[in-house]
Amino acid sequence: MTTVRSFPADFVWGSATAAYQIEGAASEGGRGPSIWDTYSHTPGLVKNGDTGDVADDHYHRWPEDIEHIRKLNLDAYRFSISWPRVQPGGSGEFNPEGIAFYKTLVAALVDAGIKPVVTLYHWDLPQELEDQGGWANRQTALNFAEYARKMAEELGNDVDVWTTLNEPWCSAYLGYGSGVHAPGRTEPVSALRAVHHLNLAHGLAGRAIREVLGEETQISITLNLHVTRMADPHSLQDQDALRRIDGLANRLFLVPLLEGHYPDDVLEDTKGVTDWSFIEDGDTELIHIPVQILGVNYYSTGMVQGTGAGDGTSDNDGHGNSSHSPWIGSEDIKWLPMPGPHTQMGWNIDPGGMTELLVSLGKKYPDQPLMVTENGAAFIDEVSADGRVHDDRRVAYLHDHIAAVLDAHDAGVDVRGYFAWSLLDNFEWAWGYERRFGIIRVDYETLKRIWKDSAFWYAKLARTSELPATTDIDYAI
Ligand code: IFM
Repeated sequence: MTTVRSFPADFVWGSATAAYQIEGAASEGGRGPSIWDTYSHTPGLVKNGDTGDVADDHYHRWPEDIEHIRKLNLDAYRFSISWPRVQPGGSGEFNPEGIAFYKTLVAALVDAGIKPVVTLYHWDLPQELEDQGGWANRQTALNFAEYARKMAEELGNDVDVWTTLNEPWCSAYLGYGSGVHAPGRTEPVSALRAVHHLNLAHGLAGRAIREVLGEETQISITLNLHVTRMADPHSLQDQDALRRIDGLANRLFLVPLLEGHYPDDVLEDTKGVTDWSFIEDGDTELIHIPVQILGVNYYSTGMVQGTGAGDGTSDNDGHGNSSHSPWIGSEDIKWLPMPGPHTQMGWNIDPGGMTELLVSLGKKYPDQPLMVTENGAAFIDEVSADGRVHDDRRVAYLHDHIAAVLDAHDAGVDVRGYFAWSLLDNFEWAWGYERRFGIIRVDYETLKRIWKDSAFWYAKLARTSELPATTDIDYAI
């Protein structure tokens, strides 16, 4: 007899999206241009020339989308606010129509009994701020705090969790290092400046929100932490490669955010690139605020080898090819291909990495509650003759990763929720619409939504908090 594995009754089940990936209506309702509008409209940068102009048309179809979330039995919905929709230039005047859109959305979620988990920045920087230097410019962090304050004033306590930033690793290193994300710059120093200004933006924004809504307000930040292994754990070169990658990928965020200082070894490793003099007195104190929830995004693992020479190949981020490395100053580190199976992104499927990551965080920061704020997979989906999308591989991926979260929970890690990425197929950045992560399919011709088998499977899990078998697809919701 197989035993059913259960989650605690208060475990939060959710799904996540981001504004530029789903909203569309890029020039409606007073929205200003973002760096992703500019990037996606630059020929050759996004697969098939796709843009977020229409995306899933969520801006107009949100009532239907909320209804899907409700039918999925989800406790929470994680979405992002488009900064240029509410403040077109990123400073100065706010746009009442944009603010009204999010107020209505939040109110409708609350009415439907769904907790709004808001992300304030999921990569769509107002273009005007980029024109003034973007995240390489300290002023962007100050502007971000003003935008956060305004959102707190407008949306108030209806928001359950305020997530300041999504995956600042991507914003800094892919946006300013390898250039495979907007704004497409390939400037190592700017990438490291961006890391610091994003950390600062988090601290300043969290403080501003708490000033408006009180100390108890739940503040969060979501990091895409990297689980990296060594080619040869006995090799000193590989051990050092791992230390340095862990420094750039994880500790440059975790240590200032949760411990209030920058890791000395990483500052030392990167001194050939910058002396970090842009860190001003008092910055690390500003960055270090209590976060009620640390958001963790997990998809796959990687493996490094120290080569001792400058011949490393660093494009293991799955976000496209660039001759520039996101791994600043690590040209002597080689990323090895990971054994399969792989998703359509080329990312290896390794649920054990999820447990490993959560357990290691639980050990290092035992008092820090965690939430898996993204996890999911892109596969080539097809609509079958019966009109359904039998996405068995996605069901298996979700099943195995959610079981891995439960393993961490059972090992004593304080992990409080799981959000499937993504609610809907959407604009997958440099990959355009070619890569489908949704548990709900979007037909990009008609914009019709169709539940995939993974949605039916996930709805049962969210309803029962018991992990269904992968074959347990109940269409009678
Ligand atoms: O689609 C992205 C999301 O915007 C951020 N995290 C990773 C997802 C899949 O690549």
